[in-house]
Amino acid sequence: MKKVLLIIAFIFTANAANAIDVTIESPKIRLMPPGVNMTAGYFTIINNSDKDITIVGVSSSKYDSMEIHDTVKDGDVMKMVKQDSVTISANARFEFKPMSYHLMLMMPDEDFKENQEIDVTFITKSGDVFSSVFTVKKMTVMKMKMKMDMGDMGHMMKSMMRPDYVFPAGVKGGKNMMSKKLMFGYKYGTMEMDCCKDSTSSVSNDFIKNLGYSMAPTDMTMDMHMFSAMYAVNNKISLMAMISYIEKEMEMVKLSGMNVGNTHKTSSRGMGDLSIAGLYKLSGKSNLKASLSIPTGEYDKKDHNMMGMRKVLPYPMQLGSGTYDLTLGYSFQEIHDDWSYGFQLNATKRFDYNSEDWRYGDRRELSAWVAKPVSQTVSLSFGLDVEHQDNINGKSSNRNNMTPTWNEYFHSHLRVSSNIGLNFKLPNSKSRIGIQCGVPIYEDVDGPQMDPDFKCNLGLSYMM
Ligand SMILES: [Cu+2]
Repeated sequence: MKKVLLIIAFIFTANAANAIDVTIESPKIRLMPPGVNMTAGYFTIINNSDKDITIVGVSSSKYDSMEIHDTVKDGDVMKMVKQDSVTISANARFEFKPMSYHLMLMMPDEDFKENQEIDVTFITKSGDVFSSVFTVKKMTVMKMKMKMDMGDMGHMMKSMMRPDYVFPAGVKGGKNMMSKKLMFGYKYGTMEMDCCKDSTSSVSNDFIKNLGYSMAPTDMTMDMHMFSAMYAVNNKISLMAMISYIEKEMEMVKLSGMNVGNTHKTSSRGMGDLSIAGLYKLSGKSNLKASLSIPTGEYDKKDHNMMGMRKVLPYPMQLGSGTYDLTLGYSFQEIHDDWSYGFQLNATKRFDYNSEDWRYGDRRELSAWVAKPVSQTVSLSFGLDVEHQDNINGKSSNRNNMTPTWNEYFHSHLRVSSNIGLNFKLPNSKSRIGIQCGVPIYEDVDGPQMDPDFKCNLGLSYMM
């Protein structure tokens, strides 16, 4: 034990002996107007040691990304070029200054004010670390007659301005935002369904009648208006709340008994479940989402049946689940120079039965897409959705045996849809618009079960 302690002590003293001997003079960061996500840092470094020092990395708790840049002349264009390292010779001075070597600071936590102090940490090739406190200063505008090429440094900033930076409208999504930002969103989703499928093929009303049902659904439409607000607590964590208003309509046809062939329409409308969610940013490309669905929507909605009596509507016509449900999600997006792609995984788990003694089945979803900007304001996307939905658990005390929509075992499905979408981002505007529509291309269902003809989503967002 004593030996181990001695070794540890030796390592620490050895490190201390190697401590970097540098002096940093007038470290400052250029003050930028609010909302500008990029600035430069300047300073003079003096190497007081007899050895060269090579800086290989630089970071700050206040910026998401920092790089070392040099400015080089290429024809009549000045270019900023990212440097993997910079070497300060033994006993030498080295200046980081405008139009030369500088620190590039991107994605600040907040809009900094003049004289605010910012920690900056340097790491050397030999693994040593040293820090300095930079001060935000108003500096004269650089006199530049020559055009500036931002090189790959501007890549991240440029991608944020792109129309395909946000997910397609049908992706449940949510991306982390810059700290303290507030965003309001509205999404309209519509889906048209008809009857019916069993396994992978369509089935007729006779098939349903032969199973002993006296009624079959013919058409169903579902419209959802979703209102959301998202607030970024910091660069890593954003909180979100979403509430929806839902309208559903179903048409039924009488298959046997009296009034065969008569049709009848039922509808339900009202608030859906409230969802609150937290987003955690794993990297610039990916995040995790956890959301809790709170049962604010009614799950015992009634309407008149064919005999004119008000009865509880079958499972697909209800507005809420009646249960507290947990959804975990993972999103990934990679933005290349002239295209981007991404995917999102979601899994919803329901833990309890509602007071009517049933619950919707668990659900797993995958959305994947590729997108390409066709101009500065418009991007086009193609996507695939995979949904895997389980059957209903338990039985409602209001169920009957007249229609397959009341059968708990006719709800599970595996459905693959293909989508096409457009995103719009007006230059210098804080709002975005997206539209995405899809049709099923493969279905394997427990049925007879209604199946969608198409679905469309329209999304609007406004960043404060
Ligand atoms: Cu730069």
